[in-house]
Amino acid sequence: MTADFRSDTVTKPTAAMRRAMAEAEVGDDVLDGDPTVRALEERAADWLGKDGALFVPSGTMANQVALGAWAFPGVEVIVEERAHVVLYEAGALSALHGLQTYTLPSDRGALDPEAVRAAIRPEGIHSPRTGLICVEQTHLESGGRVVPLANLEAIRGVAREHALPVHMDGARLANAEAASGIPANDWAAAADSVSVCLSKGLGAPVGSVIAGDEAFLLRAKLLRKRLGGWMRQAGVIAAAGLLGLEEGRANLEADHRLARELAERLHALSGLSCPPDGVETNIVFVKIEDERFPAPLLAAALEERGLRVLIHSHDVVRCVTHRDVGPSDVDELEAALRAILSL
Ligand code: TLP
Repeated sequence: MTADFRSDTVTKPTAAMRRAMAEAEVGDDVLDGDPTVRALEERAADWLGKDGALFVPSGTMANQVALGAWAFPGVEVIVEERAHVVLYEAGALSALHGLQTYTLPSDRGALDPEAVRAAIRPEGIHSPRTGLICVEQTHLESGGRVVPLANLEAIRGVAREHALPVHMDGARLANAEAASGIPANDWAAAADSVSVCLSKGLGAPVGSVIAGDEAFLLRAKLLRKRLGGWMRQAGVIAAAGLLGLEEGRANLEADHRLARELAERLHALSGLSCPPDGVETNIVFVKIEDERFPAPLLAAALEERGLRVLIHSHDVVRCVTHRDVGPSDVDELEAALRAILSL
């Protein structure tokens, strides 16, 4: 048995999801629209309080379709310096759309609205044109921190003053909803387009949705086609996504409690640091202060004991809680770390 703490992307479809997938009503989504995909898109749009939504294969494609739908080559995107679209999308922003980034530091994912305002380029023929502001909720690199609503609203206010759209990478927006008690549509109202992953904590095997207004969705559809993300009888996977939205959200609070417990127990071990106060959702970055164990060595020692963590940097590993790990896996993780660190 392996307990996999690397990511919430590792969750396997539940028995109910597999049943729903087997029984899904399907059609050609390109020719006539697949009824199950339509149902998922309508449900997602309703949850997010937007005109409509579009089903796409991945969170990366969701972000890239949205960014490309808002901007055009030569345009600048204001974005946090450690955002997923900057660090982990293989340079798609420039490679696919010819976009340039104006990256800003943040307070654990929260951009300073005044810094955003100052980053908007003056009109003229010398500067690039600012075309878009991109925010991320929850903020992955800050350990799944919930960026405060007031902050996102202030950024949207600045964007509005300059007639700029805001895209929210809400890959884990459902975690923000569960942690804060603030409904997803209130979070989504702070942006013009929102992408949400169904294949992370919500537990579906594949897929993301992008929500926005009708004009945006028309452009997004064209880009999805251009990127090859248009799928035919996709109802078989949308059925699992629909269950993820309907039922998967109920698991997230337990994931968050477990992440906090994991952080408390690992932070108490000498040689490791992961202050539990900073854990708001399901992601824990564990700093290794014991120099005998660089992250690759620690991860390998854990792997030998059937426990998987993600190597984040030379002295940080990442642990993510999700539906497929439980309290006994955290017990094992703590025990294994005690043994490895000889505590
Ligand atoms: N993140 C993955 C890795 O790429 C790091 C993970 O395991 O956390 N936005 C955010 C904030 C994400 O965390 C991710 C996935 C995505 C977008 C992209 O989703 P996928 O992997 O479906 O393309």
